[in-house]
Amino acid sequence: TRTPVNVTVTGAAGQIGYALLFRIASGQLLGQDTPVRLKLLEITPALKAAEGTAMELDDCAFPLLSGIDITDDPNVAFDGANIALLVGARPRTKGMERGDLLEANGGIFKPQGEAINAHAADDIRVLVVGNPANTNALIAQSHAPDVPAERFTAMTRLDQNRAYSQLAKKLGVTVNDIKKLAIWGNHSATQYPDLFHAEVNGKNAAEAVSDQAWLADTFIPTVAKRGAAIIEARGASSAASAANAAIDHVYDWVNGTAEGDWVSAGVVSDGSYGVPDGIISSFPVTSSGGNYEIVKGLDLDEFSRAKIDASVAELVEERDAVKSLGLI
Ligand code: NAX
Repeated sequence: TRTPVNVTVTGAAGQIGYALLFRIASGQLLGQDTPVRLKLLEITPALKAAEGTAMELDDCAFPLLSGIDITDDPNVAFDGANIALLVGARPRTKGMERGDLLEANGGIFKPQGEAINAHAADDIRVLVVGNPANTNALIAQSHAPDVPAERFTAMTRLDQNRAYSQLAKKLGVTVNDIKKLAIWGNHSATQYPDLFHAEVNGKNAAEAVSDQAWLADTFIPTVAKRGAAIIEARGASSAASAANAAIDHVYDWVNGTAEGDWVSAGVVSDGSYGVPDGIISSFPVTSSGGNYEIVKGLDLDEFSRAKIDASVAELVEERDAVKSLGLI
């Protein structure tokens, strides 16, 4: 039998945690022949709730689950971690300025980055889900100088999955008929879901839609504002779909993406497409051998260029704000 892979999940007692942990333990994150050890990080007042979730995990008798550790100490939670899902974050509360939000999250992601740097396994791969995801990932990454920067990623896979289902509905096809539909930029309302490089049954998706008004005024805002629509309908934010996207992101990272297709992830920019070096922005990416790589050489028309530039400008502002707060 294989040695268990250590998977650390922060915010384990939250609603995404509740949807995520059972799927990891059942083998959906890493595959049916990989045992996992879960390492749950929570703040002290939520430890009891995390223990309750761990009791339910025990009660599933998952054959692949080799153990569960629960702690409020990042140094313990990231010890030997091979995969880290950083889900816990400080949400924006009423009246909170952006600076306060970034500062509060700096207080979470800086020590977590330091703990990853000091204690994680050499092959550590980090996915940040907690918002603002791209900038939280940047904060953690900048405090882990001994870990290759490309091991820190931010989640835009939920946005991608939302885009797939909106496009499939519009065209009366299934998601299986769609390929190469990626999100560019920030996981925020400025994100850009790109139909100009996407394919529907081998045809260009923007041409298949042939309705520029729908693309610009319905599709893009529906995808970008889907999170708010879920809150409005459900009375709580996306949880199962967010957990599902986290599973997709890590599974593809470790196992590779399909030949002739790509996915979306927030990854450290190498300056491609004019996105400033070092910021964590979403791109179309492929994975093989356990590395996400930015798809190069795509032509961007004026419309796409403007949308990407606007979202990247927001990421640059967030980077400058956390820099001036001394968080990176
Ligand atoms: P919940 O509030 O249900 O759970 C968050 C959990 O994190 C809580 O149990 C809290 O105690 C814990 N926590 C807070 N600070 C912590 C710390 N320093 N260390 C460890 N745990 C800590 O939120 P949930 O609905 O689970 O959402 C979690 C995060 O995901 C939020 O930031 C949310 O905005 C973000 N999302 C990101 C998405 C994405 O696509 N990137 C989509 C879904 C979601 O909105």
